[in-house]
Amino acid sequence: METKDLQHILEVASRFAFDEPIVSVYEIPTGHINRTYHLQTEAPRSYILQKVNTVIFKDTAGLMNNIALVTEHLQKKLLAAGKNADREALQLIPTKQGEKYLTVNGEVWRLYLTITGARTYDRATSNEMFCEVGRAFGAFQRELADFDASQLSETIPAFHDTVARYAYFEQVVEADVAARRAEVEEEIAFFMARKQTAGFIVDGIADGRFPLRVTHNDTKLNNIMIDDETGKGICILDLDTVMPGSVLADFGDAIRFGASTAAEDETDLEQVWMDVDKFSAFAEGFVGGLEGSLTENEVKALPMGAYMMTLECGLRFLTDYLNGDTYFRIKHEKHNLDRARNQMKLVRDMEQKMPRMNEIIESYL
Ligand code: GN1
Ligand code: MG
Repeated sequence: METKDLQHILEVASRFAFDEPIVSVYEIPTGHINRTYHLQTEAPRSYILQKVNTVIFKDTAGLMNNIALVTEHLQKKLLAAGKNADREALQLIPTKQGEKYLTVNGEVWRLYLTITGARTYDRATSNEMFCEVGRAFGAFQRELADFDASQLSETIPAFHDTVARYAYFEQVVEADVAARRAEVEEEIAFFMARKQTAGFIVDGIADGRFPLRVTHNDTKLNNIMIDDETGKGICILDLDTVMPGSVLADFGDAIRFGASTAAEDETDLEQVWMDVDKFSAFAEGFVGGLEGSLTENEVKALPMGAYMMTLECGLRFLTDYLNGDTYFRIKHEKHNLDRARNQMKLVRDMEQKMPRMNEIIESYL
């Protein structure tokens, strides 16, 4: 980290309501959107400082209000259940002025208390671990079932509206601003051939088959802290996209990322497929965590939820590649194209495995 960046981070940190001197700072590079820093203090406490991507999150007041409301709701429930609210829900540290977040020169920063004795994983090290992740995401949904969704701002409109994602994709292909279209005609054709399924989730919400719930919408494995001792998922992170949506998106996105045998940007596609045992383990935890609150239509549609979220994410990566990489943070020139091809491989694999996934899910009906 450059000295001037470090100085800026320390200056930002000094505006939040804590006094322990900071002894070290490092960047946590995993997220594709915000920038995240770990601040270690002299005390055993450490903090997570995040710079919010204000190009993507335009209504930061609405966003931060959502996070404050959701974390307060979760903390109340944990306390009522006699649990450790500091470890099992995120806790925002206000600024010295008592604000939920800090605005400096147009930058938006927020601070959380670090959860100790737990960590995130980019890959599940066992099926049991992934089952516990499923249980935690299911439980998160259940805890939010009585949360008044009308209080929430829609932080990114039409976030998992795959039909809208397709419409935008077609515009981007047409505009071809980065002059990359000719290079990816095959990938474009792949997605266009699957356009007819785009309405699977949104149409089901519109016609009432899939109830609107308060959902997380970004259930990547690395968005959950896993307890070092018990191996259980204890705290859900990255609440930026908590909004009304379908449970299928939460189930599906978790499978897309966590049941893959490889990283999201693995370029050796022979290493990439969906692990049926991981799918099965997650489903067991997730359905269990929801304690019978899923409807029959939802349970039946879980495999399609996984398929839809993988298709949508691949489409988003390709859209961003065609746009000249304006959305997801990239580490090299073709990073978004690599990610898109990786998701395409998963989509093809899921098409083949759909009967097996449906069989697994049948036992929950
Ligand atoms: C982004 O912020 P992060 O890295 O957890 C994205 C998700 C994508 C994911 C793909 C706000 O998640 O929707 O599924 O990348 N978040 C946003 O890895 O767009
Ligand atoms: Mg994240």
